[in-house]
Amino acid sequence: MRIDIVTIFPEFFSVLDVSLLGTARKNGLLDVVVHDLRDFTHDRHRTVDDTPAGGGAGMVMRPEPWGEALDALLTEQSTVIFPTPAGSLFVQKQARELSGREHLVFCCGRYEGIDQRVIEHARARAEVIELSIGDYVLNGGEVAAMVVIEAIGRLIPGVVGNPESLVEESHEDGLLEYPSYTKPAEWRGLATPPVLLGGNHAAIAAWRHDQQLERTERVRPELLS
Ligand code: JFT
Repeated sequence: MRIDIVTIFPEFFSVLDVSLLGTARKNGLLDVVVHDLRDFTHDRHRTVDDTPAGGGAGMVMRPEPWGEALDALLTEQSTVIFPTPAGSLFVQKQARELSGREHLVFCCGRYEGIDQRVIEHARARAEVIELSIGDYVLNGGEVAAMVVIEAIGRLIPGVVGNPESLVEESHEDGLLEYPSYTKPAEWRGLATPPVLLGGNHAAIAAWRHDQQLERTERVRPELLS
């Protein structure tokens, strides 16, 4: 998979060099290129923003640099992703769907957002997804893009070492995960649940499922209804 990211803060994305996704990039499974939006400006001050049409607070990102960036990056195979607080909620099902795409272009805006004509224009030339990672307020699209890239990246075949951990963590049963324990069997007076030490795999599976149900009911009851 190829991922292009357009942003005025390219240094944000240095975290993609480490850990799982860094390894995937080194192994050639994932090709990530970060672009500075200001490289697509032509004025002395490399301006990317201006006052909102119709008035109001803050600044809006001008369309011209975005148009040039998309001209340079879009192909027949591209899916363009705009993180935005006004987007549909990004969930695991969409992560799975996007992990099969050939080319993703993330457009990370700042200020009050990007001139809406950029999204319209992109939609005329590629598939466009406006998404939000949740109902809280961020200062721009970069952190949201990073969340989406990590969720997608780990689903690319070969990126996560053990495919079984993908199945177990997939949330496909719609339940929260069961609690995990490791050694020692007793730590600071706290015991590992004995069922996990007994070697009865059917009993372990039943206990874990029960924990999942109890946890989901307590923490996220809306997932059960
Ligand atoms: C916030 C964002 C997401 C997501 C993109 C762009 C500008 C700042 C802003 C904040 C509130 C209202 C603009 C962004 C997000 C989320 C994504 C931008 N801002 N208007 N905030 N919260 N969950 N995804 Cl471009």
